[in-house]
Amino acid sequence: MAEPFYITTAIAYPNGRPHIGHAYEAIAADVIARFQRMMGRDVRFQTGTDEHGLKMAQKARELGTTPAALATEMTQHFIDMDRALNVSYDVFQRTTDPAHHASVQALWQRMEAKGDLYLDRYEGWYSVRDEAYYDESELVAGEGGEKLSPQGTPVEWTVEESWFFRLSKYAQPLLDLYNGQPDFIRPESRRNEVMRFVEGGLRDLSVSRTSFDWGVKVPGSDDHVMYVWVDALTNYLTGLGYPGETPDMAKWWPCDVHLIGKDITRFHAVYWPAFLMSADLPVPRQVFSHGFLLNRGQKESKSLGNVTDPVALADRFGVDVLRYFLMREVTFGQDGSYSPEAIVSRGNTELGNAFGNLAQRTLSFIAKNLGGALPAVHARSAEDEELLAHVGRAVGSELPAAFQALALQQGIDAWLQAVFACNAYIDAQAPWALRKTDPERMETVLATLFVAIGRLAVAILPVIPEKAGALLDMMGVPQANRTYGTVGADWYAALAAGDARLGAPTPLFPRLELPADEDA
Ligand code: ME8
Repeated sequence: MAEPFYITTAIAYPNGRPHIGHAYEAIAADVIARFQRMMGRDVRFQTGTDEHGLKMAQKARELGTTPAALATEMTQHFIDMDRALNVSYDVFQRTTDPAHHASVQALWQRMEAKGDLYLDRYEGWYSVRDEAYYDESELVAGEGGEKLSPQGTPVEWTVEESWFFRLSKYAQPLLDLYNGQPDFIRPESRRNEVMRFVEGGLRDLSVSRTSFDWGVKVPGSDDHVMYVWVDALTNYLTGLGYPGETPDMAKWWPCDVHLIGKDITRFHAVYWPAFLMSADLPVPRQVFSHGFLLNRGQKESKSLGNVTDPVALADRFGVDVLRYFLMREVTFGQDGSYSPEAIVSRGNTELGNAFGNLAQRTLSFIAKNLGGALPAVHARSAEDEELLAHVGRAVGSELPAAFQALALQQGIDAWLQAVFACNAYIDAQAPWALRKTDPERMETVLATLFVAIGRLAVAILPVIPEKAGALLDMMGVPQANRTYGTVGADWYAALAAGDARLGAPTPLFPRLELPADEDA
């Protein structure tokens, strides 16, 4: 039976439309999920929306609507974005789902039974924008001297009766976890930050609110709703049948990767494992915090007027160009920047010229000169073997090893180097010049290229599923060979022996242009 692989994204606040950061995270998770499926794993890829909390309640009030109506309207935009970007999630979890309420309440009761919850009074700073409590010592001064959270968001003094979670009790178990499971938090820089934070000692965490009611009710304490992060984090368990000891719990938990942005590392790497330990549940295998995506180096905000609709970007440049750009441009785990010029430039040079033209030249040459019959392999030269070995390394080991380690950019780079090698090979072998002088050699060169392109197309499927899939369809590569384990060279002989005929190929990546006023 295939080994399970469970990956999640953060669940977004549906208090507005999705932005580029949401698209970035969804695409990265999708690339990893598709990759693992192609490695033969049984994948559960979960995403969703985080619909409760003060932030949602306040936004709804501001818009003169209800939080439920706002959440439903905006959640649809997230679903639409995922569809437009080819995000192949298996489960879309909304926190307003009654099954989710049941799972959060069950987790709460386990923590309570452990003696980890107690009623007290909270007095301290709260940031609605971050849905986070901060210590006085963590606050920074704004331009007018006002107090701000470390993320630069406004904070308000809050005094309320509240349930508390004994987080302080878990400082040592958490440090033991980070030391015993060194890959629990990645990348390394985030791990170090979290370790410093926990080493400084942990205070108990306020985990309920009484000043509003848009949330999951605390069992037995009806005037309290749970702190939105207790509710939100538990989405990862919802759907697995928790608290039952179900086959789904056994199969999927602990989760393999929680993919999140760097700003919410503390919630996932400190609070979440502490809640799970309290409830006697295994902790996730890994929390991976990706960086922030900036628009020409700047954070997108309504006041700067630079907020981009990711679906509009995909419409303009092509979904696969956008997906490729985002994964290729930024070292995964670090911050990165995007601009229309950068998308156009990479789209044209790497996808259009290097990969698209390689396929186009090779396939149209076969279609024209061999009447669409696949070329026969006569005798392979050292150059042919060398090219196939390079492609074999990239597709068979370098890209999969890098993707396995979530070094997405590095994996794509290995792929691109192999594409460049094919371009150098086609120029050096010049099959067009061999047509009259040595037709057998021409066939061998074309057959070598065909195999190389087929393998490269399979390898890059997780990143550009539509375009690579269309190319493989044009080439007639059977579905059964479109995985990392089945993309060796054997398929070619069978394909060439069959009577499939290659038609005139359609260019994969039309050249992208920028309007004159956007030229860099
Ligand atoms: O934090 N670049 O929701 P959210 C990259 N509901 N990633 C970004 C980004 C950017 N510019 N801006 C935001 C929440 N993100 C909670 C999560 S999970 C149990 C609850 C990332 O809508 C952000 O880091 O504010 C987070 O991983 C995701 O987008 C959703 O952010």
